[in-house]
Amino acid sequence: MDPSFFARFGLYIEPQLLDADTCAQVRAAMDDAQQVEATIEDEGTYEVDRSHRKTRLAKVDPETLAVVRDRLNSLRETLSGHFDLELQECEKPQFLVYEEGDFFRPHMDSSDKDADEASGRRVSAVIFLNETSEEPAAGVYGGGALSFYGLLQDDPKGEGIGLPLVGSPGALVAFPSQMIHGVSPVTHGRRYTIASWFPTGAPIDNVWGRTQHEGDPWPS
Ligand SMILES: O=C(O)CCC(=O)C(=O)O
Repeated sequence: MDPSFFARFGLYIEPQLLDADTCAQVRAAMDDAQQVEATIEDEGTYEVDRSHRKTRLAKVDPETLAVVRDRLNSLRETLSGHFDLELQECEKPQFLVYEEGDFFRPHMDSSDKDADEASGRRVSAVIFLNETSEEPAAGVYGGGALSFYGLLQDDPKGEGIGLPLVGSPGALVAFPSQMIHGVSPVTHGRRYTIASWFPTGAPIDNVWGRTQHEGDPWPS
């Protein structure tokens, strides 16, 4: 679905946070970097769990990291205004490489418990770095849709209906960290994204009205 559709649900879309050259440079840096399997957090411990998340994290060079971090932090005030929160600087961005078959099952980036703590993630941000296409071709990927759950009135807990956002290279989407989202399996090519999170010191109400991810909206 078009990003403007998601803006109507309060998500923030920046259509071109990174230009085409920067996207290409970041992808090259990710290809050159050491890559490790991404982990998930379970009650304070981090572990590889390929039934929930299968992707790799590229440890890019410090210059690439700084460029991306600066671009993300250039949006901090805008995002603070949009989400009505005093956001602090973003967490160290994660550079994510999804090969064919890789995915990230629906999850939240922050629980209510985190939201009560000063260090909790409040706003999540994802930057897309390459094109999606149904047909395999150089530099594109298929599948790998970033879907959001619980946006529709008849699905308030996000138990089933995921709406896929099609992000063009360089675009950023930002959303409350308690919103359930996931990445469907990549069907061809290699998908590149960057994820980061903005924390804040002030507690907020749980805008999404849920305490944890009950149910599993992942299609079988
Ligand atoms: O790669 C993406 O599009 C999303 C990554 C994600 O959901 C996360 O890191 O929490």
